Amino acid sequence: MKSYQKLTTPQPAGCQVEEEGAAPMPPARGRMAPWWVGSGLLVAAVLLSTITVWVLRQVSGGWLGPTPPPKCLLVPESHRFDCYPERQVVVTQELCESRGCCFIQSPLPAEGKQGVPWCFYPPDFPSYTLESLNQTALGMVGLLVRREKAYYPRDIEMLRLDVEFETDTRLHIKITDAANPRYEVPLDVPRAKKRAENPIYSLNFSWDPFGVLLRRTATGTVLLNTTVAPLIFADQFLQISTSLPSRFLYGLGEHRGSLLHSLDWNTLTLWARDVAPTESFNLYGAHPFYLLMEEGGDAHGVFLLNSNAMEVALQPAPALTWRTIGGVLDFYVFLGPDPNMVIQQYQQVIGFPAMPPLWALGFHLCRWGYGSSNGTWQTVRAMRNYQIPQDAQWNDIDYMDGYRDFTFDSQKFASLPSLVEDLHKHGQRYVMILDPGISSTNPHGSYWPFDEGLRRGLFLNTTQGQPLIGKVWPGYTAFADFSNPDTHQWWLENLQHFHAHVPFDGLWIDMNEPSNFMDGSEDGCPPGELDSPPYTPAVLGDSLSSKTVCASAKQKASVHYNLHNLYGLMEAKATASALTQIRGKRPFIISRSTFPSQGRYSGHWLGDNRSQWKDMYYSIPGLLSFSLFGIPLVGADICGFSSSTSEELCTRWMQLGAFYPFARNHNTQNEKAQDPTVFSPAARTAMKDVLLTRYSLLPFLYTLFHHAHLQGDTVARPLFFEFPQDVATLELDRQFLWGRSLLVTPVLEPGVDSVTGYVPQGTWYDFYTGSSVNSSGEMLKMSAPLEHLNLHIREGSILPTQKPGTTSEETRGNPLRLIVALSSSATAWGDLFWDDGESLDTFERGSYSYLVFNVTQNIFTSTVLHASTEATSVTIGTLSIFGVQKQPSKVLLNGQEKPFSYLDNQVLTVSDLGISLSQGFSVQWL
Ligand SMILES: *[C@@H]1O[C@H](CO)[C@@H](O)[C@H](O)[C@H]1NC(C)=O
Ligand SMILES: *[C@@H]1O[C@H](CO)[C@@H](O)[C@H](O)[C@H]1NC(C)=O
Ligand SMILES: *[C@@H]1O[C@H](CO)[C@@H](O)[C@H](O)[C@H]1NC(C)=O
Ligand SMILES: *[C@@H]1O[C@H](CO)[C@@H](O)[C@H](O)[C@H]1NC(C)=O
Ligand SMILES: *[C@@H]1O[C@H](CO)[C@@H](O)[C@H](O)[C@H]1NC(C)=O
Ligand SMILES: *[C@@H]1O[C@H](CO)[C@@H](O)[C@H](O)[C@H]1NC(C)=O
Ligand SMILES: CC(=O)N[C@H]1CO[C@H](CO)[C@@H](O)[C@@H]1O
Repeated sequence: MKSYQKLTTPQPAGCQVEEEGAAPMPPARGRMAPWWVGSGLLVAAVLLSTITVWVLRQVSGGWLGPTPPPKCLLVPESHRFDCYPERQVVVTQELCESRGCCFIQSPLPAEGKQGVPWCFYPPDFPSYTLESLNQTALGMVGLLVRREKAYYPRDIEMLRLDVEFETDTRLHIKITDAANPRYEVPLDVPRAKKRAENPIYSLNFSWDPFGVLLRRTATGTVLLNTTVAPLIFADQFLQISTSLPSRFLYGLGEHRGSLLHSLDWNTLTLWARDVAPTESFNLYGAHPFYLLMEEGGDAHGVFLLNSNAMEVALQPAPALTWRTIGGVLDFYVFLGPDPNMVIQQYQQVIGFPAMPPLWALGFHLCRWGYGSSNGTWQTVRAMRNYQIPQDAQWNDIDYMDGYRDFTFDSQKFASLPSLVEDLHKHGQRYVMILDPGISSTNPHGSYWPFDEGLRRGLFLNTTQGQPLIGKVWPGYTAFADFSNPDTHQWWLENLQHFHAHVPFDGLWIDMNEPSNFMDGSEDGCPPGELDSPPYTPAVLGDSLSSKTVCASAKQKASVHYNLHNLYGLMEAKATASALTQIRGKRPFIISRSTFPSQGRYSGHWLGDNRSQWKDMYYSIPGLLSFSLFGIPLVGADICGFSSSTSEELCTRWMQLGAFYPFARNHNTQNEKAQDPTVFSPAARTAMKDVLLTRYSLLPFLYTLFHHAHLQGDTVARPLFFEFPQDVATLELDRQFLWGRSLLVTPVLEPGVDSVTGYVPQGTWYDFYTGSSVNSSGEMLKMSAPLEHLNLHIREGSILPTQKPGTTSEETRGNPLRLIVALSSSATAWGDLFWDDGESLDTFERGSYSYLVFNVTQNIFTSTVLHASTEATSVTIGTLSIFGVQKQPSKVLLNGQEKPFSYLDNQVLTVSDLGISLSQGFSVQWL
């Protein structure tokens, strides 16, 4: 079994994983492992006795051994809240009762699953009492008192409760130490100025024991009831539970799995971690936010603003337990009432995503192991030769000299500056990878980034005040402390120096969990309560320092223990600021590690996947979850990163990937090339065609990003966001929408020529032909030969498209074609945001055009609501109207008769309009 910790040979950037075929991680310490699995004979004995107990229970239907107190027997299994979540110990009756909890053994769950906890809280377990509650300008302030200690060290006796009715749909509840300040996440969150006047929720408290009861006023649905289990607030163990109004719970990243979480005793851990995406592991980012669908289609969201290592335990009651090991309990609740609004309201708190440059939405190509700039260039030329769209060429760590940041290999990558120049000449861009580990073993004076970082004191320190040294790609490294503003200046200077040689356009920030090939540091970690806290959440490796730096490491803003989950966010912030200063244009950044508010600075890719069909499927719930997290610029490595892809898999994946908001084909080293040029003419053509389809939709996609930036709308959207009352949509994660109107139904299996997908009720039009499909809300079988991706347009929408070129720059000069999909009442609506594609703050400065299109009573109208000069150089060439029921006798453009075509499938087309985007116009058919 290959160990995760030790690495002898270089591994792909951002990916130290078991080799293919290697045995998987030992499950014993994995999160999904039964919590009683330890090691040695003791475990075997306990397992045996467990089985015996279970068998006896089945036979006798009764309890073996001393009868537990009646108050314990009263608690139904689904409502047992775990009093002994420690996985390192086998919980015994003695240990359990020493905490004052109930002990009842339950049947063993299936292998790899968790089961009903054996040790759980009795209904009268001591908790806090609400002693006083006073009105404040924005809400209330209360005092919570605990009279009996719980069982973790430094239990805090008096807590302060702050409630703010921030808006009619947003409630803020914070619980913290009443006497001493504690660490709080350094995130700028908006403060309400006055108390909400007509909240759509009502809040009540249970006084003894203390509990929060939150209801949606309109339906009476109980959204939160925290009296279901005791509140615990010790210095390094904070726990609060709540009942949930349904089992339809989403979010809580970063994890791999279906979009909808299972509540069948499922614990999700949040602690940034470099590991190949695997079900049940804590992955690269931390997003303590969930969205829940209530009965009847209402939705609400809950955000716990806390950056410490935590876990969220889900159980079938249905109920949820937050368990974090630091900070404060700082909750925001968003009442929607529909899921789109919940996500908007969440982003009003964490910040709206940045508007990406247009080229970020083009096709990106990368691999680890081009081996040289000439090799990279060759691929770019091959892509051009076949006229396959490509906006950006990337390099992984092989461009560097000794894997050191801000260097390039002067032999193999000698022509890198010329390659970048050539890309720019062709309207293309260059993006390269950067890691936060700075090589620390160079002769003094030979590596400015380290020497200068050391001189300025910009690295993470050990508890002894020396730079903490770990190991990453270049060997021994120090880690940049992005919580220090001075580090941002140094990062900028490094990037400026490099940019003077290689004028890159965007940056890929990897390994920023931060990843470390050693556990902690070259010297391990010191003893103490930061590296060995009283309770360690179910993190992979069972230690906070597993594959990262010591939790005790010192950073400017706090200890790493508190800041770990923020590392990628802080690096992205520094990088966005540097890119903006260097290029004076909108920055493009893709980050592996993320935290709430990351969307303001970067996008995300879903990590180092394998070239397997299953991974392709998982990319959909992955990207939809990031839509929920306010990071719309997201995608997975198209065709898969590690292991070998096949032509069929890669073709299907290019089709799906052409609809990732961020579309990049990326491959590991020592695997066959997987860019579109290397496949058979048939596969290559299918890939090229689907990329041309993506490029034709750039005006639509760009407009969706504008709405994300403006108000937090999602780009790639789960179906239930648009059809929240259709319960059949709640579990769908093999299809998705772009915005509200473009349904993508990819093939996710080998060897098929059709795909079955859900089509929500209404009329949908085939994107390519305009033929209509009427659905009553059902699964429909669609033809899907290898060269075809199913795309359907929802009735009532208007999509702006454009004649595609091979770059976004070329595309943006081409004439537009507006596709109108008429509703059953023959109306439609759509819009278009247009600007120069890359300047900073175009919306904020008013340098943009915004057009609204609509159709009523056989009249199409384009209304220019805001105009700027860019729009004058682009024309609208064609109007295609789907669903025109009978052949018109004539068509009038601004009142003048105009030739048209009408097809049997009810598609009316008016071509050669030649109207400038800056002019309003109308088309009428009679
Ligand atoms: C509420 O007001 C009372 C009376 O002024 C005061 O004694 C108490 O400390 C206040 N409670 C809180 C939590 O501020
Ligand atoms: C709960 O609180 C609301 C105000 O938020 C109040 O109108 C209602 O009477 C309270 N209900 C109970 C049972 O106390
Ligand atoms: C809240 O939970 C407590 C404890 O389970 C329960 O007794 C109470 O009825 C619940 N309240 C509501 C309004 O659901
Ligand atoms: C890269 O290509 C250039 C131009 O064809 C050539 O001069 C150079 O030797 C090549 N470099 C390498 C490392 O192959
Ligand atoms: C780390 O140590 C250096 C001296 O080696 C010092 O200048 C710097 O301020 C320290 N940083 C932190 C966050 O403690
Ligand atoms: C459509 O546009 C016309 C003309 O601008 C306007 O009067 C009408 O209200 C619009 N309808 C909708 C549904 O936006
Ligand atoms: C690199 C790698 O193999 N990553 C993961 C991709 O997904 C599968 C399951 O879908 C995991 O088992 C792999 O570890």
